[in-house]
Amino acid sequence: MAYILVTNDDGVDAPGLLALKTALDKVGEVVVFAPDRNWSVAGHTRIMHKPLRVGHVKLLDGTMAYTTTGTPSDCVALVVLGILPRKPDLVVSGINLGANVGQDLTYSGTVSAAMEGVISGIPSMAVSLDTYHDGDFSYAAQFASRLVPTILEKGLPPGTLLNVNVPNVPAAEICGAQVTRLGKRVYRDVLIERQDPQGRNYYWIGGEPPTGVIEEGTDIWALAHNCVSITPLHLDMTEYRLLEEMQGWEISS
Ligand SMILES: [Mn+2]
Repeated sequence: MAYILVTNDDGVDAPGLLALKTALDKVGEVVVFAPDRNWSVAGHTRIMHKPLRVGHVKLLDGTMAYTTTGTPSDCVALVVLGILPRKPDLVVSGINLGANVGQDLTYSGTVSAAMEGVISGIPSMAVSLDTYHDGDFSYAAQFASRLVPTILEKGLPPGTLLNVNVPNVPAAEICGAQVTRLGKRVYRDVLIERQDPQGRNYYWIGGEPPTGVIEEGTDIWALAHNCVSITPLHLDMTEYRLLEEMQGWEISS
């Protein structure tokens, strides 16, 4: 039976984690190892300057989970480096509260945990639900449990991971699953300036949730049409077309 590591960036007590774990229990032997707090939008942070603590907590289904003071990527690294006796066959990160599409990937702790798995040579997948509040994770969890056996059977090439985003609608309204490319997010961040009681300025970066450019074939298009989006990603971020063009630049050394 496949040994599956489930982690997330919303923290070990997040409902999306439990939904994912419960669904994957049916397709493998699941171990949960997740951060003790919310690390959303922490990207690929790794903690190198202070010790990591590891403990146990009981999930709401009564099963035991590992938790740490570290980040989502630390969770994967701790497991791979030997905290658990066995290396997982698959890393699944999620289910995140909030889509991870387009440029979100550069901020995402959820996707970074899956990237950490890939760096260690383990097939990995990130799963996110397209809502920022009151998510119904049931369909997304079922979908993940149907996709996992396919990934285990077909495998993923080295350096690659799957980024899955699921619309937050009832199962009957899902149009199907699309294999997509990354789209373009449109962020609506605003700078909020306030004053502390000592009269010094401080800042919040706030604003409305992001929207996106609805271009056919993208992850953003799929979600806008109530389709599950599956984007294959590669850790090689080289821009090969520019690389070729730059061979012709005269760059003096
Ligand atoms: Mn999150």
